[in-house]
Amino acid sequence: MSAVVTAQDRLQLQRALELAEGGRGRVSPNPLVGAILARQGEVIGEGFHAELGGLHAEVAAIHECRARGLDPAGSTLYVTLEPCAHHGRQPPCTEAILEARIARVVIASEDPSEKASGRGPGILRDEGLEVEVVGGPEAAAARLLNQAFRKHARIGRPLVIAKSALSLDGRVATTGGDSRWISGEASRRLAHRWRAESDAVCVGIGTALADDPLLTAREPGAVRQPTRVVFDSEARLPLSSKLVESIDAAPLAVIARPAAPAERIEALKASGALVIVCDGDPAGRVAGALAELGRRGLTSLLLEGGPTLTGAFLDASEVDELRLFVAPIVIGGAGASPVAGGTGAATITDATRALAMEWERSDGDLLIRARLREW
Ligand code: AOF
Ligand code: ZN
Repeated sequence: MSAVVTAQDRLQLQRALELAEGGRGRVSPNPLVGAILARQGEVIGEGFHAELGGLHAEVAAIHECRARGLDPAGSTLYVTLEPCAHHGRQPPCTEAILEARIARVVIASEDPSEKASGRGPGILRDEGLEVEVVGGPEAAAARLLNQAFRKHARIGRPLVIAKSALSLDGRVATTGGDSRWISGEASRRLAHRWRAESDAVCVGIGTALADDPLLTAREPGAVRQPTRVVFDSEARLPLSSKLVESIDAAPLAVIARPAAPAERIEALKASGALVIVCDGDPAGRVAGALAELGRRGLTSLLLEGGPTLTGAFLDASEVDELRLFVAPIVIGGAGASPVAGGTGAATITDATRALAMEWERSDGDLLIRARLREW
C-alpha cells in the first residue's frame, strides 16, 4: 500500500520550491532544483542547485545536514525534481541518497529528460526506500519552475516568452514609430532582469536597425549574458552596429535566409556572429531557428521583437508565454502597430486561448503574464 502524502510533506516541498529559486539565472541548461532533509517534521538539511556543474540539490542538502553535525540516516528527502541516476557533470544523486541511508523520498515533479524519466525513483524503490511522487499544487509549481528545462528536454526547442509594452488601446508604437518609452522605469528594469534569466534574447532586423540595441542584461545581479538573436533575412545587420561590436561581451546569432548575400553572411561570421540559415515562410523560419538554437543548448528565449516577428512566432505556435506591460496611456492612430502582426487566427474559435493568466502592478503599469502552453 502506498503511504500518504501529508500536509507536513507539502509544506516541506513548498520550502524546497522556494530554495530552488536560488539558482535562477545561474544553472541553465540544467533545471532549478531545491531539496530539504527532515526528520519528524524538523528540517535537518537544505540545499539547492546553485550553479551549472555544481552540486545537485539533493547532495547539497546532505552536505549541509552533515555540516550541522547531523546524520541524514533514516530521514526524509524532499526534492522538487526526481533524483538523477546518471553520471553527468555530477555523480548520480541516487548513489548519494543510498549512501546517506535516507529512508523516504518525496518528489514534486518527474524529470522528462531521456536519461531520467523515472530511473532514479525506480532504483530507490528497488533498494527499499519509500518513494512518493506528489500531485496537486506542489507538483504544478515544480513543473512551472522548470518550463524551459522541460520544453527543451521534451522537444529540443527553447521556451519562448514574448515580452511587450503596450498602451491601453493595444499599441506598441505611434503611427510614426515612436515607442520610447511606453512602460515605466520599474517595468523596464524588470524586463532587464528577464534578459539575465534567459539563455537568449531575440529581435527582428527592423528593431535592430531602428534602435541599434545592445540587448545585454544590464542588471547588477546578472551573472551571465544571453545570446542575442536577430532575425535578419537579408543579413543586413551592419558590422558597425552595437550588437556586432559587443560580440565579445555576449554571443550574437543572426538568422538569415539562404538568399541573403553570401558576402554579408561571411562578413558577419568573420566578426564572430553565428549565422543560422533558415528557409521557408516566416513561421517555418521561426521553427527552424528555434530547433537550431535548441540543438546548441539554449533552453529559453525572451522575444523582444516588434509586431512582425511576434506575429511570425505566434503563427508558428511557438510562443509559450506572453508578458505584457499595459501602460496607462492611449496612443490611437490606425497606423500605430499592435503587439502582433503575421497572419493570425481566421476566426475567434481559432484564436489561441491562454491556459492561465496572472497579473500584478509594476509601478504605474499592469503586468499580465499569460501562459499559452505548458510543458
Ligand atoms: C541539476 N541539479 O539539483 C538535479 C539535477 O550534468 P549534471 O550532472 O549536472 O546533471 C544534470 C541533470 O541532472 C539535469 O538535467 C537533471 O536531469 C538531473 N538532476 N540536475 O542540475 C539538480 N537534481
Ligand atoms: Zn542529481
